[in-house]
Amino acid sequence: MKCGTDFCIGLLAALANWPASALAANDDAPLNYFLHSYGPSSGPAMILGWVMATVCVAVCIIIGVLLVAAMARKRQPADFRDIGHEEEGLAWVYIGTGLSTCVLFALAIYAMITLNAMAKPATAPGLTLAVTGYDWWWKVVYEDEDPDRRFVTANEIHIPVGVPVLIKLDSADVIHAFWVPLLAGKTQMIPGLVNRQWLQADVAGVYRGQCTQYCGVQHAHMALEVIAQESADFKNWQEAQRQKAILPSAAPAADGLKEFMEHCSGCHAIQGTEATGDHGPDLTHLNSRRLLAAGLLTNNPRQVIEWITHAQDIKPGSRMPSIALSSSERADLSAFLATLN
Ligand code: HEC
Ligand SMILES: [Cu+2]
Repeated sequence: MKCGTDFCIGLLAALANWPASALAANDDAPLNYFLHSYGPSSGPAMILGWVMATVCVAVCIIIGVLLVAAMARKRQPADFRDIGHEEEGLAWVYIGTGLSTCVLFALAIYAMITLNAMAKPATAPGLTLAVTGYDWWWKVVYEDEDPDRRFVTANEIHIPVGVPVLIKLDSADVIHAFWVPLLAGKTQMIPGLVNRQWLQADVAGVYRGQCTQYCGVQHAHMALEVIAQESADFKNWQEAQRQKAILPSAAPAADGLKEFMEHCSGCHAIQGTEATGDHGPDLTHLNSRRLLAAGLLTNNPRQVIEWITHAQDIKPGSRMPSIALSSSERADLSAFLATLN
């Protein structure tokens, strides 16, 4: 029996994972692949989803067939003898209700077994992150017992392949929800409460995530990326993120740093400088990220300066003002921001 169910689950998983290799190679893994799974934290839920969808489709087909059969069937003379004994037809209602109850009960038990199977990873998490939702971006803290090894980033989460990662979820303002559909289910981020989720990617690649609790005007532009890397690549990335910024001493970048301290340091932090603002993303390793403004723009020097001067046109309502800069200020600031690798 156990063997039989394992086989069925394996078969379903294999069917659902069919385009896995094609997708893993794709840098823009789309969100609409949520009926697929790339790790053990989403696998059981995906199979449950397929089973439920199959049962629902089967029920619709059976009802449709019965309905058409009933309409097509002509009354026989014998039927008229039963007038006054209609309650005999109730037997079909009892059978239908009985069958549906059994099926729904079985699905409810299966759903509970699934929840239990996904509650914890099989081995202890190898990494702990604290992710905080802000209107409309994500702060990501890589925790470490040694405070000097702890670091902060935004909107882009790197994880090693094959390792369960514990994610503590909280919010700085309203309720958000963290969802990386290919890797795990949705978890709410509630101010003042730490919810926990774990995820694991079995295939290296880029997995898109999205806030999935309406949180205000730019909710749709609150995306993130999980980048699953082989262990050595992940370690290199992690070491690089732990480094403080190397401060420029010559113009124009040194002038750009002064402008940054003047206009930006109240909201943004750069490790190794006196900028410790925490209303916006930590910019220490700005250029290591693929995207800007929670997935809205591709990160390159032109877009960065465009964002700084026109944030309110690009992402109206965002918590970053559009900042008016003279052309020399722009050039200096750009030169400084280009040093943040
Ligand atoms: C009032 C606070 C505030 C000020 C002042 C501010 N920012 Fe921001 N900044 C933010 C917030 C909030 C975000 C996140 C916006 C979003 O994605 O919705 C942001 C995002 C950014 C980003 C994108 C980062 C990423 O990884 O997505 C850059 C780059 C940036 N700011 C640079 C600057 C620079 C340079 C200045 C000064 C000229 C500045 N900001 C001034 C609040 C501020
Ligand atoms: Cu949201």
